[in-house]
Amino acid sequence: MLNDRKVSFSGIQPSGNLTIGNYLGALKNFPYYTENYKCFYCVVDMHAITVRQVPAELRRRTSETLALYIACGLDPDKNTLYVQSHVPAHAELAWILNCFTMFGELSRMTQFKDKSARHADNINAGLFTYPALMAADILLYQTDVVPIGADQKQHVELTRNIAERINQIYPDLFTVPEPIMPQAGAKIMSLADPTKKMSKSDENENAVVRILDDRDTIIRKFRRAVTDSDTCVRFAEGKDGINNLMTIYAAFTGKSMEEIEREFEGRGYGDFKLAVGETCADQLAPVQAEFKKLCADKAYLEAQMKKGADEAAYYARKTLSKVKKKLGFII
Ligand code: AQP
Repeated sequence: MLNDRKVSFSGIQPSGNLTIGNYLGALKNFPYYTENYKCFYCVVDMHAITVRQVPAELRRRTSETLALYIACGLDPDKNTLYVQSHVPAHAELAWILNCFTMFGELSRMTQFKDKSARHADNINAGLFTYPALMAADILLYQTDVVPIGADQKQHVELTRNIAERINQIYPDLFTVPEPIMPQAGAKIMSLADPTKKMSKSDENENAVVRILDDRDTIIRKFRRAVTDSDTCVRFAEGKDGINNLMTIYAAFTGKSMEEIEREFEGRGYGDFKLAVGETCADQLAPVQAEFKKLCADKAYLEAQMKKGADEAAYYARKTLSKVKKKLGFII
């Protein structure tokens, strides 16, 4: 809570061009909290460098991610939208939380295991301690809810454990946050390998649909999506590809699996894939148009980025000072 208002915090890494996984699992759900919560939505560039980035691309994607936040309906006058590295308190608190986070806990994180397998030549300490920085992101704002996709649930649970551990020593220092996941779309799978999560850093372009892909590309990618040799659109075990497409369709339309099965009864996969592609393209079109407008006005974006950083820094400093005082630092 901050000033008697509940707090929503979430972040997205500018580690690639955002996908419909990031959109359906996280971004699309952020505006829901705007009216009733104090909202902080951050572009977490410091997390992105746990994997090597090309500096010019990181810079471009950081601004573009902030623009996408606004294009997806986050009003910068009602939400604090900012870039993580602009608020040094994130790094400061992360160091402190590292000293309350156990080696064993970090070793169990699925994302660390996955990413170290994918980047075997660069298993750096940042990749390992990433969850302590994420805990700092969240705890700095006395966050109540963290809207996220399913893959980040384990990190929010670790954040809760860290907060509870510290609160046992220094009572009421942190609000203990709740992860919130959407009913449909919490885990969108790759179109090329539906047993694997869709990830923005996937090198196979056919595996991911990006928020900014044009209509033809979106429809083509869905048409190529891996399915199975059956022909019936139904949600069932062993039909990972179709289950994923049905989940995407459900998340965009709000329809239930039963409704989708009825809608496509007696029609083949071709019809269904086209409908998913068209629906996705239709829903992303207004976001893309807004994004284009925003990117044409660099001065506006820079001003919003600066305003967001100032607002976030104000609240972050308050928590950080409280933490430092409790720990015995001279402030
Ligand atoms: N496939 C997904 N389905 C649903 N939600 C997803 N999210 C990510 N992928 C999916 C959610 O998007 C938010 C931002 O994620 P992130 O940028 O912090 O990093 P990530 O979870 O590691 O996402 P990516 O796309 O897989 O990035 P890379 O390729 O860089 O690792 C989170 O709320 C996440 O749950």
